[in-house]
Amino acid sequence: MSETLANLSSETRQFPPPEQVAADANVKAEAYEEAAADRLAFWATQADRLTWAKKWDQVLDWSNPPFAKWFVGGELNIAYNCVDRHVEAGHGDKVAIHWEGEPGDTRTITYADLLKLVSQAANTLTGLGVGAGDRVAIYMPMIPEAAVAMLACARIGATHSVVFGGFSVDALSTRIKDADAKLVITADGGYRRGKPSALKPTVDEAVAQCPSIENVLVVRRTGQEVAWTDKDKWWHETVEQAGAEHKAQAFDAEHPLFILYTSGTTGKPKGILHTTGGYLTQTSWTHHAVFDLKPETDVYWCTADIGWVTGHSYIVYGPLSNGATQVMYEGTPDTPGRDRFWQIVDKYKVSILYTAPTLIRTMMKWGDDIPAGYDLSSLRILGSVGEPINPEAWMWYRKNIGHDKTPVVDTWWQTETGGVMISPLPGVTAAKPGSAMTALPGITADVVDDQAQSVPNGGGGFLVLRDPWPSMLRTIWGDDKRFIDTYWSRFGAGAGTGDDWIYFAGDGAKKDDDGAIWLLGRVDDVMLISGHNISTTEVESALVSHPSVAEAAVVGATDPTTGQAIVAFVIPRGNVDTEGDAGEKLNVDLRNHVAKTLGPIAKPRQIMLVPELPKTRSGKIMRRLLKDVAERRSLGDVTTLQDSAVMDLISSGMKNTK
Ligand code: 6R9
Repeated sequence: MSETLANLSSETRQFPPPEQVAADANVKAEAYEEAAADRLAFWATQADRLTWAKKWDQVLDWSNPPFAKWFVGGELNIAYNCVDRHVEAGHGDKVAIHWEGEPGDTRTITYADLLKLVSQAANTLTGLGVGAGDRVAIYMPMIPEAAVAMLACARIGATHSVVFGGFSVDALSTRIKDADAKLVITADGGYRRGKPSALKPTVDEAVAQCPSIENVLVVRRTGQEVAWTDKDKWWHETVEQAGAEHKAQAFDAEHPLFILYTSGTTGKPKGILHTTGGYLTQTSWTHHAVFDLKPETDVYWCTADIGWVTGHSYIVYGPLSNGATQVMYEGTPDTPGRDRFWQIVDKYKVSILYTAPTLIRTMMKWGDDIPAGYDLSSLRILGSVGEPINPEAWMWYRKNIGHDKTPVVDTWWQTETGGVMISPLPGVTAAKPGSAMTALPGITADVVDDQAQSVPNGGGGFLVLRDPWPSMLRTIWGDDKRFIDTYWSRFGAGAGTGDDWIYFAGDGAKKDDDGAIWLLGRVDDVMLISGHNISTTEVESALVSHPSVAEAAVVGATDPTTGQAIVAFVIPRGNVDTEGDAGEKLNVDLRNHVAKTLGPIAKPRQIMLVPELPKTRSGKIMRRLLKDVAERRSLGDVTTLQDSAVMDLISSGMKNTK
């Protein structure tokens, strides 16, 4: 990218914290000053929120960058911190998980129940020959056993690798092989869209190609028929019969906790490696700070799948280390009806909700009257993660879900960062709709130009992180070179252009006049129109600000005159007429609306009205596939797509346009 991103849009709305939230906040403005005065002392204080078997000798060892060691010499057990210590403190009867199955069955799991289950699972794993340092693949639906399996691995020092329950045989076997896993934990299936969806056949096929797998542990969830091999063991015949006593042993702060694969845009998936002490310190503290969790009174709900890093850090490790009571939901948001989420919030009196922009925009499309039918007054903090949230989606979320009173925290982070990095603090920050605002205390984020120079306020460029942070990835599993090449060779010491090691996040960003950070999407997605870099996010936000639009995805397609031209794929809101002339008129209106909002340079060459957009299972729009459609190529790799039928719909629509 030769020049910095064009800074097109401007946003002036701002929402300070409600007085009561500010007064009672877990973390106040002083935290920024403390961390700025002594960053490592700040993180040491946060590490002290955990229970350590042996205290560390050194907070950070950065003598061999970019390979960091945090809390050197310290020892702790993650499962002990997430479970046992709450029971020992007298909170055994407290609900850890209100689980809601898609068909409507429910389970209530207290911290004492969780301790029993995790201990039994730990004993079973040990009995199956799994020990510290071994790798375990977890391929599960959203049932409590998924969290139990992760915690049992952590308890005995085995490294888990959770693979999305929707991924193919190929995706699963590649990940098993890369990590050389010994055991797979799975289920017969899970419920999705009102019916059982099988998992075991995929595991059977994958395991047949993976000789490293010695055993397969299978939870019975749906009761559907399964084929059985001599490696298979039922969970209820092993774990549920195992001894409930298990003494957690402490592990080194840098002991590997998990590997989680991110697809990346090209090449084979990267196994992001996270370790123990720093990871739990940051996920635990950020959960306490960003969601202002009051463990005695709050009911927290993160709608992510545990196959996504959000599920690791903000369903399992962050909330449980803080002794939270949380909701876990198995299924899809439209089963049996489009009101399912609001029914769950109402039923459990959820007070903190953490979800993704894609879901918020879907709810916008379905209409305001659906959430209006429920009592959502228990909600006090709303969170967003996964993609830039368009200002209009942010406003809709605050108004229709938060009744214009709840702070909205837009949290920027990545699988690689392990925990939240850039976000408002709900009791401190006057948030702007669409901005993740500023780096959290203890984190150093910046926006730089292509010479690694910090851009002034008002400028745009690349998002970077300048100092190591506790929950940073330690490497790419088995590939230190790729770790350095991908994240550390763009700027600074790793690129041979300075003394400091600078982490390249791969996202475009801008700083507004107050220094707040606006994320503009992946750098690979930035468009080059007549020599100007234009972000997909800004054009999408302009489209979503039109009353007829629910969702939009924008790509740059090769164009003979302008180099690239903007092609937009738009999902209209539910009540909008798009037949015949009305559709043509909407098309013209939308193109003019973008030109008026952002300037003529950003006017789309073409707009396609579509019923759906291609998304990953974590809700990110796969612009790469839309670009294939816009440039009329055959589609690239679709294995991480949530619903592949969507692409047929979109491609057939495209053929009918001039
Ligand atoms: C947690 C997670 C990471 C990428 C990241 C960025 C995008 C996530 C965002 C956001 C703008 C936010 N992203 N949160 N963009 N605003 N609040 O999503 O991890 O799946 O690894 O994706 O997601 O592009 O680089 P992961």
